[in-house]
Amino acid sequence: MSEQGKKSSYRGRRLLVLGVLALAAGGLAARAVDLQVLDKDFLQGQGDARFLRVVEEPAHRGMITDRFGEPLAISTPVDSVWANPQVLILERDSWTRLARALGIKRAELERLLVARQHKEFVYLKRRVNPDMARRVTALEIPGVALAPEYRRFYPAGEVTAHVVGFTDVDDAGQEGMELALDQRLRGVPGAKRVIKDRLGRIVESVERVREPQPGEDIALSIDRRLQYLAYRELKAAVRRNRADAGSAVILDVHTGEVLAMVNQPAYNPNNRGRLKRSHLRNRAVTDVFEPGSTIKPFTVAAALESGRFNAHTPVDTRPGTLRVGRKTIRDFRNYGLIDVSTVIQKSSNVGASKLALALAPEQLWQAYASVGLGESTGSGFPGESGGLLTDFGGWRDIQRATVSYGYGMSVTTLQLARAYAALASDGRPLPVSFTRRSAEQAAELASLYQPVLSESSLRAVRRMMERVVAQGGTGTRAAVPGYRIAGKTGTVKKSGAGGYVEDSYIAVFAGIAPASDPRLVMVVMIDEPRGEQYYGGAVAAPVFGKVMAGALRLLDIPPDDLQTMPGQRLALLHGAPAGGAH
Ligand code: 59J
Repeated sequence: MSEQGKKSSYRGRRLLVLGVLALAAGGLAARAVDLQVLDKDFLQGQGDARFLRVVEEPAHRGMITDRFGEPLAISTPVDSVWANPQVLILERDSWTRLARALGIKRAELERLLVARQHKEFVYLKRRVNPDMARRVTALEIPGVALAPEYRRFYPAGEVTAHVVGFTDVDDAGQEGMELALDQRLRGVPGAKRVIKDRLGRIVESVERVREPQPGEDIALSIDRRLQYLAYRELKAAVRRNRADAGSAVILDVHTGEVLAMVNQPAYNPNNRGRLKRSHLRNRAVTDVFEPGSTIKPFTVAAALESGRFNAHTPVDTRPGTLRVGRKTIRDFRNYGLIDVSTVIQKSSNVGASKLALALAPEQLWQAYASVGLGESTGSGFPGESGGLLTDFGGWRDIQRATVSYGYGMSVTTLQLARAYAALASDGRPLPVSFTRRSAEQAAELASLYQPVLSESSLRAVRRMMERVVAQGGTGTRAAVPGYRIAGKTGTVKKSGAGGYVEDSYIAVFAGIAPASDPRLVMVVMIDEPRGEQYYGGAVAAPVFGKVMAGALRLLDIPPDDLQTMPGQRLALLHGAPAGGAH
């Protein structure tokens, strides 16, 4: 090819390239005009409609069950309705329809939106039922969407309310074990990247940023069957005696586990509309009272431990009063010359005082403190009170005397139950547990305690306490056919600002079953019975009797008193099933 020919072909190629480029540029420009001007609305809509967001995925809160896995608190998935106020505020036309679907007033909806109009999120209604969720979605209102959440449900309702407690609207524990175990129950929320549409609805889940970690399921120590029995009988007794309030606690003697704990008045945790604060209180752990005569077994145990008394040592309670300094201690009536065992059976204040005055203040104090009086039970229950046991340094004669029959000290129902559990075993007050505890764990804890009261003293006191429930005792109505019961009644005048109040009492019964080989302890406390009867023996002991009868049967605890099993004696002796044909 010539030099000339080369040149012209080069020019031609350049023109060609330029032409192609110009065409391409023109095409791009045209496309740009097309996109920027002609299709603008369409594309902008698309861009706004789909956006990537990271949303929190709630974690499933662990289940609370009773000791056998029966559910007491469960979380079920539900929807909450929320809105993007910036979007919904512009959809004024749809507010009436939306408010109606949500079952709220339009004015209230408006208030919610206006208050948060510059925000991108507001809950319109939490935890709606599936029906409402469907109706709201069907309205297809821009800026309104559903968010998955969990709702807490309490299958046993009022029966376990005070023990289980409840969570708030954000699923955080507020009371009871829901609060105490919150960290373990709550889990860790997850996160996921999602695409949401113009209405705020999730159209596509892109990826899990973080898997939600469900909370732990936790078994309480409670036995739902015993819990129900205690609930039913306490409620009936509080009503029957027109009392202000009441508490009952059942402990496992060997492990320190709470098998049942109930209070009146109670509440339904599934429907906490307008509740009085006082109904929420788990009185058995938060409220203290003077234990009165229910403390006498520990006074007697201290006396036995001194080596100077036994069950048959005479105690002169004549004439039914005892002067200590300027005060007079009184018995219900003059019991005369009795023995130590009868001091318990008849509940003599004078007798208990005489024993206490024969001991050094420290000896007496040691006996009470060694069973956990004056200290927290170690249950970890929120708001627990440790009661009051003052230092023996300040115990002059009158303090020593009054403390011996349960005044000038205070206890919670749970604390008294723990002290009785120590009395029922080897004198070691295991810390109380609301969650399951194995025999091995219990043994390990027991090894941390040095008992003050010997097993022989405790056994002797339990023997005396059997006479309380036998004929001639103050607590016969606590008896359970077929079983030996050791217990103690108490009728306590309530103290007010100006001293002890007439006609204002607390009725108590604390007992142990079966007495031959203790397994259960139960304390029943009834606050201000206003019926004809107000004695511990008349008001609290029957609750013990009924509940314990059921509990012993439910737990398959063998009867230890065939004498009082009418009609079953022969059947048992012959190994036939109880209640079988004769
Ligand atoms: C009692 C008290 C108040 C405080 C007395 C109860 C004292 C006392 C000052 C009179 C009712 C009553 C420190 S009685 O629990 O002794 O349970 O079946 O409240 O004594 O000195 O009208 N219990 N109760 N005492 N105070 N201070 C008996 C006894 C007890 C019974 C009956 C009848 C009191 C046998 C109580 C019961 O064992």
